[in-house]
Amino acid sequence: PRPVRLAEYRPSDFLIDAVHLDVSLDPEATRVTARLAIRPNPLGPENAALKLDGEDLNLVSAEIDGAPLRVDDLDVTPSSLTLPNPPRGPFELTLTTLVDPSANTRLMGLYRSNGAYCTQCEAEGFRRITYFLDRPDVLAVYTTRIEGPEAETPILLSNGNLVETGPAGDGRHFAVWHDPHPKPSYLFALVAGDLGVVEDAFVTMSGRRVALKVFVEHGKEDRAHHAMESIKASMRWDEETFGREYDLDVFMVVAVSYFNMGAMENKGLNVFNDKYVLASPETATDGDYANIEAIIAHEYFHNWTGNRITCRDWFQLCLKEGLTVFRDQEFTSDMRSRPVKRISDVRGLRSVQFAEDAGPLAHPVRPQIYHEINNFYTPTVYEKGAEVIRMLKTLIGPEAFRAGMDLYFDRHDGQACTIEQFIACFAEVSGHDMSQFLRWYDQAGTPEVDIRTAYDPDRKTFTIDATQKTPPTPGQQFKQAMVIPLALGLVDEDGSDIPLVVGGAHAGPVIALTAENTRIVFENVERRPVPSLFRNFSAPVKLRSDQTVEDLLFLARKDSDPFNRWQAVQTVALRGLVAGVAALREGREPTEEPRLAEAIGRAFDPAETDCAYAAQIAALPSEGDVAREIGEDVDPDAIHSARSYLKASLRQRLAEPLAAAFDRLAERGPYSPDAAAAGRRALKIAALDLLAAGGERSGVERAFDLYKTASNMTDRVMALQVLSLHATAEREEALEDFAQRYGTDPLLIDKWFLIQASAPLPDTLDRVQSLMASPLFDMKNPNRVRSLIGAFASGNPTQFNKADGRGYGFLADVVTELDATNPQVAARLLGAFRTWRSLEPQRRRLAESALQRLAALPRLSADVGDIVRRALA
Ligand code: HT7
Ligand code: ZN
Repeated sequence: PRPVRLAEYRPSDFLIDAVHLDVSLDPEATRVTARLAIRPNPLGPENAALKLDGEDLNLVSAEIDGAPLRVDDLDVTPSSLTLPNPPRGPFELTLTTLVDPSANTRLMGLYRSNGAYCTQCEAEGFRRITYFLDRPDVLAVYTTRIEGPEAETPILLSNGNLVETGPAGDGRHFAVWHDPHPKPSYLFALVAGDLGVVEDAFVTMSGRRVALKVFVEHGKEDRAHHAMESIKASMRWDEETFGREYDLDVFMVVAVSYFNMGAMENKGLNVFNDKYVLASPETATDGDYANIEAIIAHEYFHNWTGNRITCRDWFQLCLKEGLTVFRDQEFTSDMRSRPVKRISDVRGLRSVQFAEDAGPLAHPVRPQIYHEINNFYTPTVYEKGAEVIRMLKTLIGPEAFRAGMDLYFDRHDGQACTIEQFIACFAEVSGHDMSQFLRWYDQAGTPEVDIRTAYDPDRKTFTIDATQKTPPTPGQQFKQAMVIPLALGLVDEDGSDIPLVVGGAHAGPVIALTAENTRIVFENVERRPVPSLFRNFSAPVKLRSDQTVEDLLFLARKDSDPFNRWQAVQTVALRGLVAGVAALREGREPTEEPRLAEAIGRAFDPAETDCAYAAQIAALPSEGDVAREIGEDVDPDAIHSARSYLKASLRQRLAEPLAAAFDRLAERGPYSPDAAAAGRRALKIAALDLLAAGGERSGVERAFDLYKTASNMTDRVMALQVLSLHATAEREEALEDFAQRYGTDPLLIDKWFLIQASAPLPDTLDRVQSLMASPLFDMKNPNRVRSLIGAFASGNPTQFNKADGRGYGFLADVVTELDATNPQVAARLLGAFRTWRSLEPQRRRLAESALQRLAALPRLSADVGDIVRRALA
């Protein structure tokens, strides 16, 4: 198919002001009648044909202003319906189509999830419900009448406010919903089924009462309360932080078990993957509680950043996604610990977005071309998109940032916008020229910043020389300099920051690096300070610096910035691991850095009260972090060995404090998912993981004991996870027990799948293959696929990258099979190949041939075909 290019954007030739949908539900033949109020776009050409998008639709009839259209008045193809000569003024087009929700395995458009009917329209799913101008800049007011059998579908939901319900004869009933806010088709939603509901209410800042409803499968209502609390917290936060009030009489969340992504922000009717709604102490971990809170917030925040102001075209996806991720990150920081949230976001950014930026799938935050938009819901658009917003705030300051947001909401409410329109609001309120800043949206790749420093005791100056360089990425050979906010401190020997003076004037803690080379000379510096660079990770860059291990260990103890205290320990560990990999590959033993053990040991000191933060200090860089640092000729087995070696050495050096911390942090009292309690559990598990390093018996026994006696799901799952790393009898017994206890709960079986699929053991692939044959697995359910196959491919570096290439062949086989039913999920699994080019030669050859095998298949979806071609290019 032809690619779509940003440069070729044209406004729609026609506009649709109002949509009346009449949906008569039937498992195989749902009848959809759409009455569309259409008019030519005054900005468009005269005499244009009207071409509507459509996919997998069966057209029954078409009328214009009540008069039937004949077949030759229409041109119908598998992807469109065209009226070559539509009226030149406003008219009403009525189309009746049949769709088959039961046959819809793609889970886009109208489909069935465990018997219920639900829809997913972003990005281009509405065209699978009726013919339409399925593009985000066509905004219409929707009225939806749903009719279905009362016994099977007592609940009938759509966007907006409920205006009418009643019987429809033959055991059927109907509901009419009206959404007064014009919206693009991707925000349309419909849900019908026999669902349980938890209800509450929220009084908005202007005193309006909003009904809140969370719909779940019957019997799971007691697992919906955390989601409900999260909705109320999100509504309050958006009022207090951004002055944004909710705008309908009801806000609904529906949990479904078949869903391609995490959740969807449909206007007033958010549809969620049930994994991100359902939680109870018996079934959910601390991580689940935190994810639910964050994702509920994210979808709710879209009501303003995405729904009230939407995207002009899909190239502007980051306009809503990057901004909304930024908003949900801020929400979590306010609800929990700001430094811990920042650290975990940066870990995530580096592990997936930096990896994406360094490989063949790299693309700008705002891509300029796409073949399949589904493949651009990426860490670059979302997470790097959020970093760009954060840099904007850092550069102009919090007051100007809030003023810019206010202006954006005022000026663009009800519109479909571009990044330029968004950034113009901040340029206007701050007086900053944002033209160079816009490069963050258009230039792919992670900038590398190299910082060299020099202290001159005679002149009492401290000089920083910063060089920036962004490596080439596909389609972008040469890069221009970016605006990089460098937040820094010069730390004196007692840990205080010395005043920053440049050119005789006080300099702020944030300096914008705008050129390829920047020299900054700090004056009045009495002693050589230790520079603390990119505090709070002030820019999404890779830092190379002349900081010594001594500098880093000093910062780990003394820096006032908690992010950089953590970063310092990580950098020391990372340098050690890279050296360890080199040593092992040369047949030598890795050398140890005793001061690293000391720094990590402080996390387990009884005096350390912030356990969540301490757990971050104790968590070593991941195998992926080490691979990225090495960059090329990567040998995943050597990385795993070096990391295991370091863990075993930490266990030996810290045996006593680890055991003491594990005992001290034992669960007392009833479970609470709050951040402090979750932090204690995280630190306890970090201690346990080190105690069991290398399969040490006493550690394994402790883990087994914790597994058996756990009073909450976090302890049980984390103990199982620690056990799963070591081939022992306890591991098998615990896995067997978990299946016995929780075999009827799909979300818990997902945890069981994930733990087994992630184990770095030689028989893991065989086990994954045999689990796929078990009745607990269902290739049609994306959660099962992600937790078993996705976890293996993206979360198990040694076994996916087996030296014999079996892991690659296995993934290619699964993708081939899944592509026939759910191409979107199949394409996402292929993300595991995003780093294949950095592997050592033998694995690289094997990965390439698995990709080539896919490329040679006679029938490949647009989704998978696009990823395969780009991965191989
Ligand atoms: N905006 C939502 C994206 C989404 C999606 C995209 C493609 C196919 C299925 C999908 N389900 C949800 C989710 C979000 O970012 O808020
Ligand atoms: Zn989103």
